[in-house]
Amino acid sequence: MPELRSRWQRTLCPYCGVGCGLLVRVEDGAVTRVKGDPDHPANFGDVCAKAVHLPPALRTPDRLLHPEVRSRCDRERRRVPWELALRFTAERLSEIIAAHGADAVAVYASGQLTTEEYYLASKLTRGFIGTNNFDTNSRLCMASAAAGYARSLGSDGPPTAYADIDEADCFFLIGTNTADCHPITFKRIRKRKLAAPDRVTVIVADPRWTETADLADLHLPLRPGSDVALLNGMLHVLWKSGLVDDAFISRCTTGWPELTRALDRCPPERAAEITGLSAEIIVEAARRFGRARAALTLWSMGVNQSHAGTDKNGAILNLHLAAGQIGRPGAGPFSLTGQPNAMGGRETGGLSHLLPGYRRVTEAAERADVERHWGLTPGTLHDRPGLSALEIFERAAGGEVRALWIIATNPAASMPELDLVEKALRQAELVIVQDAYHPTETTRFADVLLPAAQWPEKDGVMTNSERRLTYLPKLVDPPGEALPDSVIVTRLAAELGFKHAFAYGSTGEIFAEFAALTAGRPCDYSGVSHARLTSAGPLQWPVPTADHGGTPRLYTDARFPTTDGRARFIAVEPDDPVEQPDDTFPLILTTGRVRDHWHTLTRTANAPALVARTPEPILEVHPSDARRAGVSDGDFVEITSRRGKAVAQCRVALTIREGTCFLPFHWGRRFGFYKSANNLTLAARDPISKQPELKACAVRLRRVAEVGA
Ligand SMILES: Nc1nc2c(c(=O)[nH]1)N[C@H]1C(S)=C(S)[C@@H](COP(=O)(O)OP(=O)(O)OC[C@H]3O[C@@H](n4cnc5c(=O)[nH]c(N)nc54)[C@H](O)[C@@H]3O)O[C@H]1N2
Ligand SMILES: Nc1nc2c(c(=O)[nH]1)N[C@H]1C(S)=C(S)[C@@H](COP(=O)(O)OP(=O)(O)OC[C@H]3O[C@@H](n4cnc5c(=O)[nH]c(N)nc54)[C@H](O)[C@@H]3O)O[C@H]1N2
Ligand code: SF4
Ligand SMILES: [Mo]
Repeated sequence: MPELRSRWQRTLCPYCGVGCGLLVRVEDGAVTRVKGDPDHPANFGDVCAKAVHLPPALRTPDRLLHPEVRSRCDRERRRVPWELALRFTAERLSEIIAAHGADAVAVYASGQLTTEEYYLASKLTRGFIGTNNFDTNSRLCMASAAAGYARSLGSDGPPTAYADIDEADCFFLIGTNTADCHPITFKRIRKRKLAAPDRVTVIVADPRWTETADLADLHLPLRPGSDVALLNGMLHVLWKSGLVDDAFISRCTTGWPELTRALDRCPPERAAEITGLSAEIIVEAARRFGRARAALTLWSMGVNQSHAGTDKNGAILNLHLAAGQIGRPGAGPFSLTGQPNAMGGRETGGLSHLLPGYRRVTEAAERADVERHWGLTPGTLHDRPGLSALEIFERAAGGEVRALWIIATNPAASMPELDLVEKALRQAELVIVQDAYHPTETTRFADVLLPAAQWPEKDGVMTNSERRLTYLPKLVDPPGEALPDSVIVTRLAAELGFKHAFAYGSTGEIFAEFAALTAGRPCDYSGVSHARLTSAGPLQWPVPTADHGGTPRLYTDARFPTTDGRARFIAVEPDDPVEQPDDTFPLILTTGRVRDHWHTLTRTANAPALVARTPEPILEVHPSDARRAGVSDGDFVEITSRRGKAVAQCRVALTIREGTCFLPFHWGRRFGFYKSANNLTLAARDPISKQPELKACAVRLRRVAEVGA
């Protein structure tokens, strides 16, 4: 009789960037139950519904079990052994590189890979294939936060910790629906608020009244995209009421005089005009922030997903620097990362302008460090940033990028302007898709399908929002012939002729190679190893030595990693979203998430309890807008933008600002062509972070009726 294995084991949640520790019960080689790990410092045993309902989402009939290849795009894909799939892929890649150069190849990866996988894919692409065209879905997610931190503070990396939640007496939640999207972080904020309701203030800035806003003392339903005006208006009030920290400004920053000139143009009355809020509520929000002993600002996609996302981040950082609200317990800017390892991605160089260890491709000395570490001839690494996510697909649609390798992301559902993305996937000469599931919107276009092991069928490390590294052990075997992404990358590297540089005995060795490359960098975790994380538990970087206990908070000495050690104020100006409402498209559509689903639904659509609670996308519309469009609560409506259409049932409610409507983006075209919010969104992007404006496009609504109804 086979031994019945049944035990609880520790790991990390594979969903959001809160990074909760989980206890997982494995029975007969399958995950049967999931609960919170009481010993993990991110959640102390708490857990949300998505994690609880992981078991049915893992071993499903739509798991991709075998490699498949088609040699011509007019043929069906057929199942082939791994060896053949990898040889075919390597030969096609080599042909394309020989004929068109390495920049004809682009790799598009994901914040859901482990740090080891990210590092390997980046190393192979940049160091050995020879192109910086290595980007990830973090471009749609955290790119503006990363760019904002680097510009203002000198380096990426959120300076705060979850422990700060217990110390803060002002929470400013801007562009984040924390209650639905980072539920365990939200629970901690709520606990803090409820423990001292009069001393702790919560301000929420969101055009919608969300579960998050329900906790707020002040809800600021600002016009979509007007955040810089709100933040500048608030800082104007702090400045004029003597609530700024003059000593901190003069000792630790530069650029204050230039910033005050921008602030002069944005008194609260002007901010009120732009945001559609009252001047009084802006003043009140500013005073509450300014008088706080310790203020914590939390933000995510309502700020980052904008053509001015870097400036919005700059405006948040300005506020904290001016008020001296940084580097102290309970005080600081705290960007909430979306994906479980979006942070690890930034650390390993998961954006096309970066190299491992927060290095930049444009800096000769930083390239040289990496070349040495990888045993490359000096000058091998390219000094120009590669293509960013949207550019990869635009150039593929235009024929310049000929080979696309897509790992752990589903761009044919999650990118703006899906028609362009689909064109790119049809146009490319070679599309390699490495996913755990099939079909997805993207796997449909693959010439090569590579079956990936997923959580918890492989091991590795991930970094959560508070810079905390947790080791995820392998708990079950992958189904069919699926392999860990790190194994797929090393095997493909070997087929391409780079076996010597990718000869690892374990993921622990890969981690060690990367960790050594962080030594002396802001994200130094050269003191961390798999063995240490396994025996001592999760750690917050920097961890520069093996006996260093980790760092809860950055910049406690008020020294910043800039050339002069000072943080930089950035004089940012308000700027409207790229598309403004007009007679033809009178409403602004904003898109985002719901509590019960994860992204493009490859997993959560397999969890019956989650589907039962949220079976379909629902459009949220304000009663006045509904009346003007002739639609009533429960009607099906056609939503049209300059790029396409979607259809959804609508909920008419006062929970959304007049002039704005909201549609979740989880449902891609495989659930019905017209269910996808990304039929509507636009590819306008931030000039610095290259992050697309997924939170604002102009639309009109029309009621649709059944024939004969
Ligand atoms: N349940 C669930 N949780 C998730 C995820 C998921 O798919 N499902 N995904 C994870 C990932 S990768 C991410 S990035 C995070 C995202 O987490 P969030 O950023 O919290 O989620 P979103 O719903 O995208 O957007 C947040 C809020 O921004 C508001 N907003 C829209 N436009 C503006 C604006 O112009 N200004 C302001 N101030 N607010 C605006 C929206 O109304 C929305 O409530 O969630 C993570 N957690
Ligand atoms: N309109 C609109 N669009 C958006 C957003 C928005 O707010 N509005 N948000 C954007 C943001 S912030 C994000 S982060 C993106 C997310 O967008 P995506 O990254 O496209 O979403 P996921 O569904 O998480 O895709 C992950 C894919 O990896 C697969 N997978 C899971 N585990 C593994 C693994 O271990 N290995 C491999 N190889 N594959 C695996 C899954 O099956 C799935 O196909 O969406 C963006 N798109
Ligand atoms: S809050 Fe995020 S990390 Fe924590 S259990 Fe829920 S999905 Fe997982
Ligand atoms: Mo994200």
